[in-house]
Amino acid sequence: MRLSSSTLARVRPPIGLPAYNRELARIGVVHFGPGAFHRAHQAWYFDRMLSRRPDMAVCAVSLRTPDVRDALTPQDGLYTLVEKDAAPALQVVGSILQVVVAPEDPALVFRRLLEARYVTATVTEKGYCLTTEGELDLEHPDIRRDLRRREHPLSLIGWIAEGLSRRRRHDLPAFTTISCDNLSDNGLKLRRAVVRFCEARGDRELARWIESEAPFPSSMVDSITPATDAALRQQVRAALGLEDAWPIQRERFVQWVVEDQLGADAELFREAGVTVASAVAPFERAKLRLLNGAHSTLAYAGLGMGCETVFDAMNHPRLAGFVEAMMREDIAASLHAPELDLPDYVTRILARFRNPAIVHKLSQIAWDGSQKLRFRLLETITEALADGRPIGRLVVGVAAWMRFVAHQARAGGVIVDPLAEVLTGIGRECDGGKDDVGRFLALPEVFPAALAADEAFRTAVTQAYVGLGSDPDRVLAS
Ligand code: CS2
Repeated sequence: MRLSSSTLARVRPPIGLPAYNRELARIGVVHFGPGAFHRAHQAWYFDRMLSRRPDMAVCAVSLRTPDVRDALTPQDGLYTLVEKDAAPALQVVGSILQVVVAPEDPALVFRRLLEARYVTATVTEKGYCLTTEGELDLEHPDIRRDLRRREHPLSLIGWIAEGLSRRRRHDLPAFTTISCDNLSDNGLKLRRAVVRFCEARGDRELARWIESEAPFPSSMVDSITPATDAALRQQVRAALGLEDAWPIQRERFVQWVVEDQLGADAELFREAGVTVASAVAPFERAKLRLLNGAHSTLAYAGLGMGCETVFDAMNHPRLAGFVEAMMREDIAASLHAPELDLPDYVTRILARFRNPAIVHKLSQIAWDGSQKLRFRLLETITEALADGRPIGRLVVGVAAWMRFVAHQARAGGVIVDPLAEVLTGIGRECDGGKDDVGRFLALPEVFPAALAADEAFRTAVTQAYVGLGSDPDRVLAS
């Protein structure tokens, strides 16, 4: 028997249940990209909001694949969220009322976009189609295609632009768009990309309307969400006595900081546990650079040393100390966050990495390195260079990424990355020596031109790259 509205009554405390009448809930949010992170994070916050107001339910839109729709529709959108901690907590989340696969029913998505007050997105870094300078990439194949065919967009940018265009035509106020991806200044970048898109399709009036009427608050999201595995499915089946096609797991810690462009709804968000802040950048930089920067460094260096999970990497005799020093000294020096106690923030992140209840695969974090490095390490390195601070430790994650790519390419392993083909080509030519580094630095999709040309950067990455091959312990002792 499967989890659904008709079997929900069989689920008993202590498993949490929607604390509201789902039959009265109405869609107020269109979410693009209903992957595990959305279901672990924003959908959970909206679930909390629904117990105060019935109009915050979610229509989840997959831009491409049907798998989430296929798993959740027979369950009436219900799924189980497990908080992994010393004592795990299970909860059935009910905020997703509908899942739509966009290419199958674009008219329905547009209808929802006319009704919704919020549009949220977790489409990962690559879903924004940006250049390394953070501007919309007009040469991106999806953007070129969306500029020609308005009725059937492929990209998040195309959907938002056309959705806002229809709102304007119907004399409706703009919806509020909240980016929930790990990009610095995500709201600003998304807004600029949408405006640029409208200009490129010759719609200047719409571009001006969006600039003056459409809120794009920046937001910082945080919760460690390992991919669903067999152990989780088994745990949920045993606890519920029902089949759930796609349960989700995350750590107990969860944080969402949203820029205060929420008008009268700010209180509703606050009551659900969201931090509504006048400036999100300090939170966002701190989280991206400290947590995600450390994660990527642990992933690439750890995989090179035979570790499988973040927990393993944190038990490596040299790696954990290295990453802690990098966070406390090099990354913290790049942050200006008076609202945060940085030493304490670092201590808490390290404790989260050491959570024995979380099995977080380094290979999952290693995905999409070409897109992630910029926000996690390269921006920190660029600022350190400009301010004359050391970069020796900061470049280790970058060099380890190059070694990871070279290793995967030569061993015929998987590289999950939008640049996979190019990276495999480069990786196959690598021999582990210092000449490899230039091949990677020549990738304009990854390294901004000025950084790639910086001699101090090139030298430091090369040293780390060669050192990781010959004597990794020495690199980590530095
Ligand atoms: C991780 C993030 O997979 C990754 O790249 O660094 O998903 C990380 O777990 C989250 O950002 C934590 O909030």
